[in-house]
Amino acid sequence: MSRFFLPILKENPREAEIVSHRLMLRAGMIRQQAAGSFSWLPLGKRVLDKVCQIIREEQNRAGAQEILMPTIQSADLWIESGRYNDYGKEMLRIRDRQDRAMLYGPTNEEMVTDIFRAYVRSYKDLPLNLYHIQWKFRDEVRPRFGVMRSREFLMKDAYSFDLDYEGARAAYNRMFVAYLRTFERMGLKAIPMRADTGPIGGDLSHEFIILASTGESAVFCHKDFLDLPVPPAGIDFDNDEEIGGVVAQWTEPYAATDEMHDEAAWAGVPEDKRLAARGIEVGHIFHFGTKYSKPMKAAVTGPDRQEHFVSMGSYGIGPSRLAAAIIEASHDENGIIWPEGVAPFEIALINMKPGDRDCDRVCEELYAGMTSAGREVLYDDTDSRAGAKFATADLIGLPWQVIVGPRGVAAGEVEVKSRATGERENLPVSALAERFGARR
Ligand code: P5A
Repeated sequence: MSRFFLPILKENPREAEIVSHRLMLRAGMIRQQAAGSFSWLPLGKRVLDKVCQIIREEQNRAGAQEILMPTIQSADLWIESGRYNDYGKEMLRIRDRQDRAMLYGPTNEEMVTDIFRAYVRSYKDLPLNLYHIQWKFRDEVRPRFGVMRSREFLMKDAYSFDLDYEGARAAYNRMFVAYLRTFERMGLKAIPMRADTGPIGGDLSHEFIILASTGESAVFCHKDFLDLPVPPAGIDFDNDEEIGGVVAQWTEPYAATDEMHDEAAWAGVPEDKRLAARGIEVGHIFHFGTKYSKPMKAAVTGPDRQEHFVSMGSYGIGPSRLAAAIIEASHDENGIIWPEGVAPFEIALINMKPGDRDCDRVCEELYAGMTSAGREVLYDDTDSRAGAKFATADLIGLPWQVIVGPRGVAAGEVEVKSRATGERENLPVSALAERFGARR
């Protein structure tokens, strides 16, 4: 830690209205550069990378393939799809030195459709789902709450291509199930809700919402969602029926955002099962059929030898928003409580008396042992006061604190504290290798 760039703030930053924004600034995760634009500092960058890695693993598991498209796009494609004028002021429009109209991509439906039509000719090459994790820019009227609603933000956006509606629905369902798994691995309970399709278009969409009092949307759902099981890693994404069954189960109880709320259907939910709350949208999936493939002439030859405009969907997750949303869902008065899957490090190793030969030796041995076993350890070797060390460890919220002090070391023991439960336990130094040894 004496070498790690971790600019902790002692005071509560005044501009932060919600707890995640406050804690991200205080824990030195992000720095605001302009309205709605943020740098990610080392601690924040590690969380963002963890979030992206979980997303990537679940996208790949569901059969999507990673690519990377540019942030700056030519306006031509958007003129072709008809969205260049429709998109309005949220789109940042740019001119290059030849006075060509460009834009900083707010989303990539047009560009990926252009890639598709350049190469794919036959239904035999379907289904296809391509995704990337790339920065977006939307000139939001009211950027606020830090990275929760920013102007430049990271998005995972996937795009599916199928011969017909049935294939497109199966693709939609695979992403739906991948999202359930993704958010669960981040320690979140995300509820899929029927939602408005806005500027992306189409007639079917679900927002994935996590419940939080500071959420921007009012949401209404059946309490049964809180206990629905999320499918295991081994679920067969090639089995349309099985995947469809999971989606059916997760769309059966009532759930809707404000814009789609239906009072009559809501009245049908037993009163003690109604959950009216606020929520944060962490993902949004869309089916829009031929909305882009038709104007952009993206077609394949079907088994009937006829040309078919492909049926498409797009699927978004906001990793930068998620970093904040996870904090909204998991913190206490002392700071962040990272769920294991996304913690920037797993263990805070706290040396209570740097300079003391025995404390230093035990810490260095533990650090070497745990890191070589593949554990991510942040070693507090600084000479701050004990109180400040504990406050920092609680603020940055690593799941485990291993506390090494002179009295314990003399008895051959260290203290292990769980950040989430606050439970403390003294363990012999030798038992630590077992506790935080090599992962399976
Ligand atoms: C789906 C993928 C789309 O743009 N096109 C490609 C579709 N959907 S969306 O709902 O508009 O955005 C997808 C996710 O991006 C996050 N997000 C944001 N994060 C931070 N700041 C913002 N201003 C912002 N806007 C969108 C959300 O997680 C959203 O679900």
